[in-house]
Amino acid sequence: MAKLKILEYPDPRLRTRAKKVEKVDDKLRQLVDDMFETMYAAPGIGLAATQVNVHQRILVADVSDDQSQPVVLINPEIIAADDEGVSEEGCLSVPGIYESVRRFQHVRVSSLDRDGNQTEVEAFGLLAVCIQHEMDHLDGKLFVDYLSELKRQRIRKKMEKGRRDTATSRSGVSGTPSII
Ligand code: GNR
Ligand code: NI
Repeated sequence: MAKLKILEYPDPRLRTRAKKVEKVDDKLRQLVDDMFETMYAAPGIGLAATQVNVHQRILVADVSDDQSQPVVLINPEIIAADDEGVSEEGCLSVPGIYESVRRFQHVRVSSLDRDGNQTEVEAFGLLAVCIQHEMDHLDGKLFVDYLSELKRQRIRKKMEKGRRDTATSRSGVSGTPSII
């Protein structure tokens, strides 16, 4: 098992459109395990392969409190959706930002499971929202794309500043002098 590095907005690699998985094998199952470890450690309720710089159509999710409902969807496709509503969203690739997004509260998804078998999953509420959020990642789309240009620009500036500050405090170039 290994924890993977999560790409952060505005990293252009988050804009990559993931390719369909052709073969579900042990290597892919290892990636799925690493994605769960990464998601649980974050902690988050979902993770798309795109976020760990693997551009294949794979997502994991678990909306339970106790890691008891892991969901793996490979090559997911929404086959039915209804009950649109607004809910608060966050994203591990846009840390610290929470905004309202309009999503279906009920979806049916066709996909492959971790054994490569075709399955259908029905999801409501938070899991339904999470699956749509992850499927957007697989198409290179982020929840901030649903916000106004002004809001998105503010978020981008904040993220870029955050990254600069971490970089300088690590290298000790500026900021509070360290005694160590
Ligand atoms: O951890 C996450 N929480 C969340 C909350 C509301 C709607 C979507 C999400 S997904 C997010 C993890 C993540 O960034 N997945 O891509
Ligand atoms: Ni996300």
